[in-house]
Amino acid sequence: MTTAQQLNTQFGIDGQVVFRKDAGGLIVAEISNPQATASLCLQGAHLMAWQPKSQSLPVVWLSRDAKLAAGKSIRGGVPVCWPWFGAHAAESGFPAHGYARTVPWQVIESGTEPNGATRLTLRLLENEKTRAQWPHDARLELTVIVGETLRMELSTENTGESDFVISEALHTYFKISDIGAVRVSGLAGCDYWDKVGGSALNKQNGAISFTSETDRVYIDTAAECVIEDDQLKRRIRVAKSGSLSTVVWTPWTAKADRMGDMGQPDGWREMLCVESANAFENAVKVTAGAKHTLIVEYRAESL
Ligand code: TA6
Repeated sequence: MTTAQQLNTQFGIDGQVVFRKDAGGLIVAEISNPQATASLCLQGAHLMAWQPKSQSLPVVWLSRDAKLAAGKSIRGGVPVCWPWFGAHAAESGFPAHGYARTVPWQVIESGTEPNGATRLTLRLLENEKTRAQWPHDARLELTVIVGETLRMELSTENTGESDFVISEALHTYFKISDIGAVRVSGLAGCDYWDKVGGSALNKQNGAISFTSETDRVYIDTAAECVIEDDQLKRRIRVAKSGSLSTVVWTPWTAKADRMGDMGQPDGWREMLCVESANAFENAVKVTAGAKHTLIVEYRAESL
C-alpha cells in the first residue's frame, strides 16, 4: 500500500493537502484552504468532514463513535454506496450498500481550482473479492472539490464488452441542530418508497419534518433539496445531477441503539441523511464503453 509519505511527495500540496496515517492504520487526506477544511479517508474515498470557513459548525456529520478500521465502513461523512444501494438483490451475505466504501482507493490526481478550492480524485481498486461480488469491468472514480461549496463527482466507466446495471448513492450525513428543528423541502409531489412503512409507494405532501424513524427513497426526481435548520439558523442546499433518487433517513432512537455507533445516547438527533442516489427503479444501465456520472454540490447558507 502507498505510504502517507509517498502520497505527500506525489499528491501533497503545501499547506493544502497533507496525507497522514490514522491510528487505525488507514490513510487520511487532510484538506485546508482559505475557503474550507475537509478530511477524506482513502479507504472508500470516504469524505469524513467538511466545514466552510463561513460556518461555525461542520456541515457534514461524523459520529463520535466513528472508527477507522480496514474493511469497516465509517459512520457518518459521505459513504460511497456502489455498485448496489441497500441490500444485494440476490446475495444476503454481500455487504449492504456495496463494497466501494470498505475497499482501498488510490489517489490519482490533486490540484487547486481557479477559485482556490482544492481538488482530489481517487479511483477504486478492484480485487478478487470485489470481482467475486460483481464480475464486471468498470472504472470507478470520485472527484472531490473542497471550497465554500462541496462538489463530488462519482463516475462509473464501463471498460468491458457488455452492459451492466448499477445502483448507487452518495450517502451523506449532514450535521443539524436537532432532528426536531429541521425540515427538508424540494420533494413535494414526488413519489417515494417508504422503507419503514412496509415499502408502500406514497406521494410527498409539502416539506418533510421528522417525528419518528424515517427511511424514504424518493424516485424520479432530480430536484435540489434544502435542509432548513431553525435552531442553527442555516440552510443546506443539496443540488445534484445524474441522480434520479433522493433518500431521506433518520434512524430515531430504537434503530440508533441497535446500530450502536451513532454517538449514544442521542447523537443520532444531530444528523440527517439526504442521499443523492440512483436506486430501485432508477438503477442505471451503463452500456459497454460508456461513462455515467453522479454529481452533488452542497452549500450552507446562514439565514
Ligand atoms: O440509506 C438509508 C439506509 O439504507 C438505512 O436503511 C440504514 O440502513 C442506513 O442506510 C445505514 O446503513 P449502513 O449500512 O451504513 O449501516
